[in-house]
Amino acid sequence: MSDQPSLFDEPEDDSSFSQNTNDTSLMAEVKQLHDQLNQANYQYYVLDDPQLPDAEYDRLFHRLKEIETSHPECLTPDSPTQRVGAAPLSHFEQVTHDVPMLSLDNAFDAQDMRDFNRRVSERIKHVDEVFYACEPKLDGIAVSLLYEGGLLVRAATRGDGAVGENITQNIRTVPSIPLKLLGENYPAVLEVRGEVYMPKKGFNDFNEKARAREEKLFVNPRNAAAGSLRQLDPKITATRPLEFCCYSLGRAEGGEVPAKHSEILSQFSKWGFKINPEMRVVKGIEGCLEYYEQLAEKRNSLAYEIDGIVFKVDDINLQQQLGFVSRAPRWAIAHKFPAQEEMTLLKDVEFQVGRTGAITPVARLEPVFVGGVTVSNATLHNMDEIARLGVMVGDTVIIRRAGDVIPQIVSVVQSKRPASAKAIVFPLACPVCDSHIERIEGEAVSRCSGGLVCAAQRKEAIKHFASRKAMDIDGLGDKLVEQLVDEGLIESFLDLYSLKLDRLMNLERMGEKSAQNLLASIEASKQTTLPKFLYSLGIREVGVATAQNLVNHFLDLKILVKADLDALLEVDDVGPIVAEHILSFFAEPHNQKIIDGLLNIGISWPVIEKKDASELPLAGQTFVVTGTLASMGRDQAKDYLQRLGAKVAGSVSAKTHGLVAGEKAGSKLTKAQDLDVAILDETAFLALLNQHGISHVS
Ligand code: 9MJ
Repeated sequence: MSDQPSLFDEPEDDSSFSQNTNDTSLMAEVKQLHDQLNQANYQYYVLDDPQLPDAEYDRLFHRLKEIETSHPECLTPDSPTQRVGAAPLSHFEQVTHDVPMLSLDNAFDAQDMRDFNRRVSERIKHVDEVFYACEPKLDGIAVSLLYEGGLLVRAATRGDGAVGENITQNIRTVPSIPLKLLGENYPAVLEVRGEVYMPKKGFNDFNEKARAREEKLFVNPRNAAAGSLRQLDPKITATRPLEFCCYSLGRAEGGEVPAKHSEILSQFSKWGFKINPEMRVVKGIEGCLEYYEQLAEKRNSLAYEIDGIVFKVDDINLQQQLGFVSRAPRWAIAHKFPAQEEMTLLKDVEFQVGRTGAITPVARLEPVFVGGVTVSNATLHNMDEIARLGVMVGDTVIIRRAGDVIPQIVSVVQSKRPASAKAIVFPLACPVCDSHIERIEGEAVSRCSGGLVCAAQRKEAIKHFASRKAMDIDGLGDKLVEQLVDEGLIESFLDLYSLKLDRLMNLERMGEKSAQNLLASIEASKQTTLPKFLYSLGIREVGVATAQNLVNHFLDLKILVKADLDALLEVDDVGPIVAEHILSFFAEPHNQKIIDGLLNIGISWPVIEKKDASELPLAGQTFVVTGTLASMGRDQAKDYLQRLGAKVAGSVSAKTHGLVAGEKAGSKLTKAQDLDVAILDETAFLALLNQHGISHVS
């Protein structure tokens, strides 16, 4: 039972309304509002497939609040309005887990996994083939959620596995956790276990804001989740972007649960919980190892941090036969990825100059193996970051490699600081061209004022010009660009187009064949598209999307280069700062010369004609977008469809021409199937875009 007094002592089913108020129509309305808001919450936070427009959600929420204020007897603890609001605690109460929360044994390589599978197989000899449920191991905080009569009555941390802390108030603020189970037929008592975690984006955004406010940053998403749940005031927890994903049953009384672990998870999903969409059931050890490899590949593209894969014998009967050893079940294991944080020595700090002149301090490290790669450099961002870390040359530092991002220095091991440690001094002049360095008030970045006089900026501009999303010059990698500039063969990207075979062949590490291939790639790059060309110029703040928006708006380069501030501000996503960068770029005589030069040597793109809306390929057709697309967000998909003349609707009807359905597509997909609406998976959608001249680059 709950050891949380006040809120949960009331009756716990919907009939509580009838005991509180006599106004049956009001009771019915409150119940309907609860159901609508809970369903909307579930679609938004759990399925990631919003169905109710925000304005409608706000209207329903407001109406419920209004009723609860005027008729306090209608207010129940499971009301969707009651997520935040409890007073701060003085301390967390202890909770004894009815069923201990076990930890998992670890496997660190394929051999450990084979040993695990052998131990399992030897204990259940009567079974020919063992099936394992596998899913990513979330790097967050394990919690237990107790539901009685379908209502959340208690949430606890794992603690030492036997005794944890009561964090119910904080858990209620996590929007993907149901306060009341959805659907029916749930057991009278149900304990659900899972992980509270902070997705990468939420973590980065949170730290970004904390950095701007000069507040303490979180070291990693796991600490962020732990720190957020440790708050005594739930109002603070409510501001943290936490999510919950369930991964096992604690206990169930007074109701049925399926006999397979994977089916229990599917049932949890129907009761309103988020389950991991990557969860699969595989056959035997080979299936496990294959799944591990697949997820290791996918790891960086996941929205959350994982530190391995969890494998569980799927059949609950077999789990019971296998039992436990000390604190871990024999039927489960965590196959860990290589560690992602390591300690190493900061040998030196160098200052790199970027394409826009931004000077970035880069840490030179004693090489260290982190998360599967050897790291010898890490970014230190800017002087503020150096001050925040309090780092000195000679320090021992903790390096973290999060996904595929540049490694970061997380902290300094103060106890290991040698007497010879040296302060890091920011240079007064550009380390490459000696021009003076500017720091604009209010900006953290310092910049070299040398512009294209600075060889470093020139090199970066050329690398950007040649990159895949820009002019896509195959074979012109970063090292070669540096060599070409250092050897004096090119000064700007325009010079690429007058490179000669004999000069190229004389370069170190360059054979005749590679030189010929490079010249052919440079030649081929002359046929491009206007958005790519525009992006390749490297105008500050003009990324792929902005370049595309500018082209959609102006259609022609001649018109764009003459556009004034007002005209630029009409373009989607172009604000005053971006507009200023565009204006000053085209006003600069040096840039004008380069653009003319590029056009004169024959760079060209298909003319874009302004089409009547009715001439566009998808004119008159209505599309709906649902689920998660791996290569783009739903807004981007909608934007493409609209650009091709389609109307984009929020729900599927008999009038819908096509449904673009990503992963985890829910009810819209079922409806489209029922109504025989054409369904395009991501591959088919990208093919459709391609067919109409949109080549999406993720
Ligand atoms: C995580 N962290 O994702 C378990 N876990 O099962 C998954 N942890 C677990 N399962 C039993 N997916 C104990 C811990």
